[in-house]
Amino acid sequence: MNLFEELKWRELIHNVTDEEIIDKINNGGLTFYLGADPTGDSLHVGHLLVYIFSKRLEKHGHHPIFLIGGATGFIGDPKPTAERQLLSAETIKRNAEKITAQVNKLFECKTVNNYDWTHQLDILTFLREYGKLFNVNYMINKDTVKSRLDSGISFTEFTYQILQALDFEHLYKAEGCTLQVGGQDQWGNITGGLELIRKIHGFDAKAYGVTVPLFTKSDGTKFGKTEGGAIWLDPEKTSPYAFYQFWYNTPDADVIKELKQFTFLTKEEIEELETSFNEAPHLRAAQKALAAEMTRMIHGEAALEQAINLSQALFSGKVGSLTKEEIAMGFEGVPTQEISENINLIDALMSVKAASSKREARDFINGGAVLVNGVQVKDLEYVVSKETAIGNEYTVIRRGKKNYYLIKHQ
Ligand code: 629
Repeated sequence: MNLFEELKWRELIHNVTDEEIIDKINNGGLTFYLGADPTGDSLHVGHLLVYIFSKRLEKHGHHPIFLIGGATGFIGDPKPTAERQLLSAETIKRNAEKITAQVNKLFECKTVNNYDWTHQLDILTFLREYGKLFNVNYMINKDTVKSRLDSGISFTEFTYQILQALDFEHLYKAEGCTLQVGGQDQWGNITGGLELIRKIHGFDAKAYGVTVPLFTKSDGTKFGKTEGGAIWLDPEKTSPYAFYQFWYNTPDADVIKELKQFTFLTKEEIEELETSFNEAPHLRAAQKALAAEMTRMIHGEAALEQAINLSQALFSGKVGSLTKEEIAMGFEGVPTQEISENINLIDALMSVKAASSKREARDFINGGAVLVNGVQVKDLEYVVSKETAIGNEYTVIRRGKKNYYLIKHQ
């Protein structure tokens, strides 16, 4: 299997601008680029595929350039739905630094910022040198623009595609960059760049575009979003444990495809997982492998081990052995009540709304349904105290099989 066949097998190719690129991808040695706008302060898993795709090309001997959109971030790539809010210069700068650092951790690449060659371009040069090379009829037919013609699009966002085209032409000329990769939503912007390169450098100029598919899960929901919001790569925004859980909870219908697309496991390894998965789906071996590969790739081995330990402790209910940091990570989002004094377990159950009356609380305790820090408590006089709290900070209350509550001691 050559590289392109492998990329196809991994379901990573949405479209190519010219079949000629296939041999070039197989041969290695191309300089290619991918771009991201600093619209947020972190990447999330919905962005990840094009980076992993680029890493595959890099491993095969191609040379990646990562472009951070310091200029394009000022304008905003039109979304099919509505006009974007402009971001401040400081926000763009701060986001650009954070995202660049994340990308440089993901794979080896040269980094450039399109602000460097765009900011000194004056309006008359822009209109005379470049504006003349773009046909409005052609620009209007780009998918995103077309989808905005009814609801409206500012001239600012309409111009975005010209800026991205200038980047490709700049990198073609300055770096010998002949390929741009992006998600399938980038098709119009990429082909716009190719048109510009041909207009400036002649019809024989060889440059290409490859797009990777965008993600929706098989149930139609958007990839990388949970009820809690996006799954970020920044561990401050999404803990490595939550990140691990996200992949671990991949539906059966998606897991093999995601192993192919996202991980660097070989075809043989994935087929083996597929076999064991088909024999015993309830063991979730494929999900486990996916979660492990992804958590290791993004957060490293130590964070992966911690996520696995935490998952096992929470699954078995043995929370008593966890540190307070692990409790905070593992129970992010569960109902929490802060208290400053010791309280009776019955009152504690009511304060976190695990019981709606004292009577109900007593029934739960008598019935053996209540666990404190992983241990069953049947004593109606039991006191929840800072002294017995995990790390003197958290008391974990479980009611029934899987309802968790947290008392945070001040
Ligand atoms: C200047 C800017 C360029 C080349 C690219 C760009 C950014 C591009 C864009 N990309 C998305 C983004 O930044 O808006 N116009 O959020 C995003 N991208 C990753 C994938 C994507 C795409 O970063 O390409 O398809 C998401 O999967 O939406 O010269």
